[in-house]
Amino acid sequence: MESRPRRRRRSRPLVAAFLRDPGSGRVYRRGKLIGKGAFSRCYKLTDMSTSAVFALKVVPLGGAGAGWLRTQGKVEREIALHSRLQHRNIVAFHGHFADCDHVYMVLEYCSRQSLAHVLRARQTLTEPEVRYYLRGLVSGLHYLHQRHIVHRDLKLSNFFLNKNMEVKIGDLGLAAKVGPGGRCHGVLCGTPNFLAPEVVSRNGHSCQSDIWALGCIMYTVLTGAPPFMASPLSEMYQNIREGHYPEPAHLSSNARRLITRLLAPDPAERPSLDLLLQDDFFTQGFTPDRLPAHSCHSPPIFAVPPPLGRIFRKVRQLLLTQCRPPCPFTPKEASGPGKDGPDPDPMKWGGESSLSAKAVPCLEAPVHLVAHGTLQSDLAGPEGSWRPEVEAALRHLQLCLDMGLPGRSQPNPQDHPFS
Ligand code: 9ZP
Repeated sequence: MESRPRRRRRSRPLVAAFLRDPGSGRVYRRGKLIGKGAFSRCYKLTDMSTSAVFALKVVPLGGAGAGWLRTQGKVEREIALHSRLQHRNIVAFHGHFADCDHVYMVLEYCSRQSLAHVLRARQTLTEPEVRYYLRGLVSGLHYLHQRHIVHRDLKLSNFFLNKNMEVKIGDLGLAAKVGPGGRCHGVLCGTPNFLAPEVVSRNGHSCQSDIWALGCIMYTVLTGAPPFMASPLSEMYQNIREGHYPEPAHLSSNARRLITRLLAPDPAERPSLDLLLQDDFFTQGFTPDRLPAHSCHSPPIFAVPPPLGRIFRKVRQLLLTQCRPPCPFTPKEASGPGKDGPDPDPMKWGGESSLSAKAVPCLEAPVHLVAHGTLQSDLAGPEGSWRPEVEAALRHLQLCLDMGLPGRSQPNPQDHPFS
């Protein structure tokens, strides 16, 4: 008698190696598994005719019980919402189709994974990087909020990075439209990460609850740990409601002030997205226009273009000869040339020779005061157009000197836009 091959029971049907979208006629090749969720599997996907690469999210259909029905409803809602969005800081939705086993979502592929991966490798990020990422996230979130969509699950693992290190908000599975009152009271399935006090107190989720999450994210990337993580959960919820979190004392005063504003227990007191980018943390610090790919695993060094770099070295030398804060000094630290090598410029504001041991103070304080300047990285233009930037930086320096060095303005070791 012929024995039938024994079929192993699978909880999930297999995903085919080649997939055809019946709507568009496109044929895709399924690549490697890039992740698994509670209800989905994600793969790399290649369009056979164009070789374009995508991320594929596969949700199994069917199965027994009400759980599957609920999942199906959620997937439909996610598709309806996400497929209408188009913004450079939101993961692009390229299409969807289904067969009798699965629903497939074709999404933008982000080859540098997520900010969670970056933070795992880096432990903490520098303030210029945080400004860079937040600027993209605020822009994407502004787009969502304008359309009365709250994300409700902003977290580092939902911020994806493409090959150019552009940040994209993804996973809109928990996103919802807010009603005329600006709140939504829908049941939150899953485990949203950064619950705002009003959500903990069951007063509904609003756009301001997403802004709370941005505060948690900013705190986490700058300190390496989330602001609220006490166990038991009831204690954590109490801390959230009261806005009690460990003071991030080592951050710059501007970073601490912005975190305090974002983590205001009263949602109405949190800044709107429009006002957020006008905060001193953004306007008084350097924001790179792009990040190098190596910043996924090591801190980037931001170099100022040569003419400005020269001026800054001169200013540094000037400061070094004028102030004498009481801190230990090693001549080797203070006298090294910048990244561009020895300065040939004859403009003598105080040369290396003036760095005699008796006159040399601590290097770090003045250098970091300079780093608090308003210079931006986007200085590539005709030489003449740099003048206002230089003048602004020098005015800022004068202000620092007038205030008395060091100490009035807190130097921040992270905020160091030049080598
Ligand atoms: N994962 C290791 C476990 C193998 C990865 O190596 C990996 C690599 C990725 O790109 C190289 C990647 C994710 C994981 N990229 C990526 N993931 C996305 C994504 C875009 N790009 N998304 C677009 N919209 N939503 C996201 C989402 C679902 C497709 N993801 C990931 C979330 C968890 C797994 C995939």
